[in-house]
Amino acid sequence: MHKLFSWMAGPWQQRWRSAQRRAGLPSGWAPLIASGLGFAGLAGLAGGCDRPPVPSAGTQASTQASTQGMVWIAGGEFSMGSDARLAQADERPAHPVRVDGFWMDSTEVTNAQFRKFVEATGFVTDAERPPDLAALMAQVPPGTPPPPAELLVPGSLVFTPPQAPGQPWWEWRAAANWRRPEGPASDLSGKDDHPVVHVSWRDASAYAGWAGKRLPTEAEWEFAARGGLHAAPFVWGDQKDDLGTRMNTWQGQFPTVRERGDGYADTSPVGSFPPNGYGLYDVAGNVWEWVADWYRPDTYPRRAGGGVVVNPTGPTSSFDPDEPYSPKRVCRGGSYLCSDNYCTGYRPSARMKSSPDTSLAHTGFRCVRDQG
Ligand SMILES: [Ca+2]
Ligand SMILES: [Ca+2]
Repeated sequence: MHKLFSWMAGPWQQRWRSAQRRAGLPSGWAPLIASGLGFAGLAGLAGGCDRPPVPSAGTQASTQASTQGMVWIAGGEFSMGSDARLAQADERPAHPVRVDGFWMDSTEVTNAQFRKFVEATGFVTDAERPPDLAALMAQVPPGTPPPPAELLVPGSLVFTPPQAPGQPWWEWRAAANWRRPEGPASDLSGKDDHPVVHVSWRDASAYAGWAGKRLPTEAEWEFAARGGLHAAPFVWGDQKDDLGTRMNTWQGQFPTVRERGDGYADTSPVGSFPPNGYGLYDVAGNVWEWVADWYRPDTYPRRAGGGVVVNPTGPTSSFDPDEPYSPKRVCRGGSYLCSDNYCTGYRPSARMKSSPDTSLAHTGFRCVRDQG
C-alpha cells in the first residue's frame, strides 16, 4: 500500500476497509499497526515499477570496483531461518542452505557514500519524486479511493511517537528524503557517517550498480549476519545480556517511551558497536537493510524437505497476504526502532518486507560483490 495511504486517517480508513472486504481480502492495516510487522508493511510506495531506475549520468564508480571497506565472507552451509520461540511464522522452518563466498560491505552505506553516488550521477531517489498515482492505485484493492491530489508530492515516512494508543507511528512528511531525513527543516549536518535512510529498494539497487556491487540475497545476508554462529538467536551468540552494548535499538516501552540506553535515539554512526564474527558492523540494529529477494511468507515451507538449498535467490514473485496487491522485497536486521519488548527484528533470522519503492526513516542497505 502506498505510504500516503498508511498515513491517511479516519474516514478514509473505513472506506479502504470496505474496499478490502468487497475484494474478499482481510481488512488489513489497522491490525498491522499493532503487529510490529507493520513497521514497513504499512508503507507501500509510489512508482510501482520494480526495475531500478538507471542513473542519468555517469556509469560506475570505477571500472575496477574496489573491495575497500568490504570483508570476504567465505561461503558455507548453515541453517537458515529459526524454529526458536521468538521466531515469527515466516522465519520457519529452519532449513539447510549453502552459499558461495562473496565480498560484503562491513557497514551500512553511509550518507557520505550515497552523496558521492548522487553527485556523480544526478540520481533522484523515489522520495524526491512525486508519487505516480496510477502505479500507486495498482497496489490497493479495486474501489479504494485515491488520496487527495495535494498529497501527491515528494516525501517519505518519518517516525513520530503516537500521542494515544492505537495511533500510527509513521507520519507522511512532504519533502522528507535522504538529504532531509526529518523534513524540510532538517539536514545531514554531523551525519556523514550515519547510514543513509529514506532510500527505496530501487534506489539501493541503483547505487549498488553504480558501485559495481549488488544487493545481497536474503540467504547471503543471513549467512553473513550470523558470523559463523549458526543457529544462535543473536548475531553475537546466545546471551540476551545488556543489549545496549551490542547494537543500536530502542530502549524503553515502544513506541511511546524512548530512552537512550545505547546512546542513540535515532541512527548511530556506522561501526559504533562491536562487529560480528565476520567483522560486519550493525547487522543487528541501526537501520533495516534491503536485500535482493522478493518476499513471501511461505518461502521457507516451500523449501522444506528438499535437502540443502544452494545459493537461493528467493521466490520469482512476491505475495503478502496482508497486502496482496503490493509486491514486496525483504529487509533484514532490525533498526533503532526495534525494541526488546515489542519488535525483535534485530535477530538474524527476522524478516521484514516492504514494496520496492518504499522509503522510510529506519531503512537503508549494504552491498555485496562477487569474487573476481
Ligand atoms: Ca538506540
Ligand atoms: Ca543494520
